[in-house]
Amino acid sequence: MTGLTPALTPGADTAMIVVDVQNDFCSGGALAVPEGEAVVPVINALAGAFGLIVITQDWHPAGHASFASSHAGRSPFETTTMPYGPQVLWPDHCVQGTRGAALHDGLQLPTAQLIVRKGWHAGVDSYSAFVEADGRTTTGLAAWLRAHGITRIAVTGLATDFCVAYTAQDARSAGFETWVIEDACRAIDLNGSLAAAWQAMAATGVQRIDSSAVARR
Ligand code: VGL
Ligand code: ZN
Repeated sequence: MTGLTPALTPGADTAMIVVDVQNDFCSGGALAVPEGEAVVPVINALAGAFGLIVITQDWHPAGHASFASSHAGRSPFETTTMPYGPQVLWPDHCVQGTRGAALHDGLQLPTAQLIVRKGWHAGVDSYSAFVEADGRTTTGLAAWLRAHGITRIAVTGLATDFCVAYTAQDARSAGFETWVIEDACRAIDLNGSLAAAWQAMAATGVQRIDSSAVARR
């Protein structure tokens, strides 16, 4: 990439959102994303380029409606229908206060200003850091970012095709210019979900870049 103009030069108007880099999404975790922990050094190296960093944590109560174990006769990775639409059923993961819900120990983000916990309503999932799966309950994140002068957002973390993709698309819906830093993310890739997610993100104007295209300061 040497010689090319960086695709993203973060300024005071630019935040990085670090999505769900939690033990349960890393090797040995309850819902391990292949190579999930590989995002940690990439995100640590990006941190200095961003003056504002938001971390998210998937933060479910025990018995959450997104858990297959909460639906008699259903297995993880099947899809069911919730009042708000289709819902993939997951293994129990990121239960509030557990080791699996904790951020990965290797994450070094001492300057991060906000941690958003999501998915804590027992009956509603929230892949997005902005709006829950019912499509209307807001986490308050968009207003918080606007209050701090943010107009541009770079999204990193886990998983590319679920929480990263929904967060990036909702960032666009909320009016933010949005990038997903591909090598700072890893995917679950369930039945073609990764390709579908990139397509959906592109359709909403999310820009896809590599971490080498982010200007460091
Ligand atoms: C996620 C599935 C269930 C994610 C969270 O962080 O992408 N995926 N809960
Ligand atoms: Zn979850």
